[in-house]
Amino acid sequence: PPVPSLSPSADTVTLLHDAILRKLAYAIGKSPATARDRDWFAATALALRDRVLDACLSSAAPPVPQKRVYYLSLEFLIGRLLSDVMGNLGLAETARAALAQLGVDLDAVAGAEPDAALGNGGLGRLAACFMESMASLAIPAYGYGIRYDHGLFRQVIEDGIQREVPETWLAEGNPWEFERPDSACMVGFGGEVAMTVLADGAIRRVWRPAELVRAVPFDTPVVGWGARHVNVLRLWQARALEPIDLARFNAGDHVGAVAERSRVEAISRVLYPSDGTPAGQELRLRQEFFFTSASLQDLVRRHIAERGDLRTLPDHAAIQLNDTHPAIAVPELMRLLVDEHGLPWDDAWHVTTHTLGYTNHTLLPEALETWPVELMERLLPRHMQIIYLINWMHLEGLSKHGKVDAGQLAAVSLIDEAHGKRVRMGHLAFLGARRVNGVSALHTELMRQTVFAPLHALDTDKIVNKTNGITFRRWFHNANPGLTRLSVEAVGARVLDDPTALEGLARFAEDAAFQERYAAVRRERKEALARVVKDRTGIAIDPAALFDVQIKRIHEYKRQLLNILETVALYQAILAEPQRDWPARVKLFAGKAASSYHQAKLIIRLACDVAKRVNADPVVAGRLQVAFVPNYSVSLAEAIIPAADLSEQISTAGLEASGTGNMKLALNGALTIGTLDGANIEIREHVGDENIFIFGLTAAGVQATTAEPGYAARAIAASPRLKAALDLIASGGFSPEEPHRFRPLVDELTGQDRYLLTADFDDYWRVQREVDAAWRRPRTWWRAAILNTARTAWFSSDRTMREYAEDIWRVEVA
Ligand code: DL6
Repeated sequence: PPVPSLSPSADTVTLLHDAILRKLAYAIGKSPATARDRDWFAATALALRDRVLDACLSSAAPPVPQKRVYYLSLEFLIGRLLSDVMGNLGLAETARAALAQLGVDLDAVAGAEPDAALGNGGLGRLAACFMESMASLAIPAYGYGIRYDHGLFRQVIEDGIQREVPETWLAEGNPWEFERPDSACMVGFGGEVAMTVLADGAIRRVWRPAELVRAVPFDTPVVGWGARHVNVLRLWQARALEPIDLARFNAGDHVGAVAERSRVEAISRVLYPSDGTPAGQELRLRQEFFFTSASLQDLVRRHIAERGDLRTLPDHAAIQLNDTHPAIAVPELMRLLVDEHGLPWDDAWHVTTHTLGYTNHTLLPEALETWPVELMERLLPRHMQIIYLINWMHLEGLSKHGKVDAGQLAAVSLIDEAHGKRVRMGHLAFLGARRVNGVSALHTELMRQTVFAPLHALDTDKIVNKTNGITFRRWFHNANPGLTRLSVEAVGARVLDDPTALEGLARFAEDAAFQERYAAVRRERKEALARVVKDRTGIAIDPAALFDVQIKRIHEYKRQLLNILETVALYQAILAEPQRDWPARVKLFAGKAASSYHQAKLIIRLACDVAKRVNADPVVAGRLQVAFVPNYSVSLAEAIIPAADLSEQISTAGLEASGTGNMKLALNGALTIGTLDGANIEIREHVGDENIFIFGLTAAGVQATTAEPGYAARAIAASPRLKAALDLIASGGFSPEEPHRFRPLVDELTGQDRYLLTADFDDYWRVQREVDAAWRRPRTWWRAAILNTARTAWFSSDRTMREYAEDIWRVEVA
């Protein structure tokens, strides 16, 4: 396969140069004299898209693959695509040279691409990494999701307060996609279920929806590494059947004339910023059913066209449900097979349970989806009947075999009766899937022991682990070209194709000259990040300091507050002993809080208020700086990760299913400070105990401590340092204009402390001082950093996708 050529030939540069100019003129309608960076971006993207299509349309009738993967996800957090496409086509340097001939800077052009933020966080970014890896491994696949007009909100910070502003990634069109109106399909809602008696006396149920919505697909080609293979990301847009009520319009009701359209099209208007907080809204259920139904109809249609018989679907299709958002696929596939295509129930159930797979991404009780039966009956009456039937068969089967008592039946039932009759979507996905997977070893084990324990007991082979991964093309080659070049020089170009070759870097871990070059790459990224931070916050951070970063969604279980408490304690310690040799540290925070999540927003405010006081205090100048960088996004992550020295992964043990930022940061050589949670445990196994800073309670310790009431009061009483930090916050030390501003945060910590910050604080402080000591010994620090890069190859999403392909999808990897 081609590797990115460092010195492209003059011919290839001229070809691309001419193609870009043609696109600029004939697709964008601009001349080089009037083109803005955004226009050059669109022209370059269109020229490259042609190359992608050349790679997949090269034969008139491409062979039908033996089996395809269909990855159903309500979120795809793609970010920008230009670097991915250039890199995977091997055209990065060609594009740079072609644009340079036109007097245009590739970096400015790349920066003009809006982020496609069609996801909240880890779950959505994982889906994007998986799409890239499947294309790179030539696994035939479609990603299915929603083409939101507005992705995740833009975060504006005003006086420390998060304000959500609509994000408008489509404002100037999207050059990567193709609208495919010819593949549109209809999705129904509401109405009733009619019964018809067939000639042979059998009863057939037919759903007569009250409302139909047109689902129009937009396809983005996803090109894999070396342009070996191209897959499709198919995102559905909701359209009303009637664009306008002309009678009302003509009667002068111009707004009312489009009200119905606006109501229907709201389905694909905005990404729900839920991420672990219950959305509980009808619109959310409509979104879930909309894209699931459209996707299933699409793939069933394709299967019939290619193979004829729906009974062979499991041989040719593997449908992966990314979390429970598409779990309605279980009754919808049954409805399509039984009601629309006349399969007997048992055959349809066999097809369904041999085609679907389900990935769980959280065990947090508030994030486990359940839907009120009443809402389901109103919106999806036929599906509710099917769910009842599946449940009846499941429970009958168990009682008949005398396997379970009434309590156990209630625990495995699809209907939760304890909270006002709700459908348990996790249970539904579990029953409908052949394999159910967790996303790290610990999380999978906890699935077996907790939420899914009663179901696991009935089928102990069903739950398997598939530890998450990240695509190295995006998170190493493109985000950190300096380190990638250094790795290629050290161990050869093979690292570009095979991340396990990075292990060769271990030989250089103690080589002083190599350490210096490695550190120089980091320094260069830190200077670049310092410019971004200055630009966004006005704070001039010191690139020579240790960059300590916590970048992720703001959530109590992720414990940004623990990091802030340690920052406050460190501030107090420096004030108390200003003459001590404190190593310079910059604490960087970035992340969005769900708009209705008040505690999370207050945590952002505290970070900003602490930053304000600390950065202005001359006593700590040169030792401690704090910044909250607004509007965290994939692009911002690409700027922060290569510049990070320390990666904060400090969730309460047992609550972070995996994490993937932890993998990106370790790969780029940041040392992790973390708890034994999620994939941190596996990162430690790979990088070695001496190259990671672990602290805090284990998941078992968390369970035991939670069982002892009053632990927070005891922990605070035992830790004068923690008490002093809490007191300073509680007394308005960071908010003199409003002394009680942070009362709700302090009350939570001194009261219930659900996430055990007080229990872990002292150990966290201790390990942070170990970090200080390690930073003072650069040879040791850089050795550990290099070993992190060398030993994290296993976290490539290519590895993860190979495991899914073999064990869950049973599909060939070329
Ligand atoms: O599996 C991807 C990602 C994990 O790395 C994170 O640990 C986990 O929190 C996240 N889960 C979710 C689900 N939230 N809800 N609902 O985003 O998945």
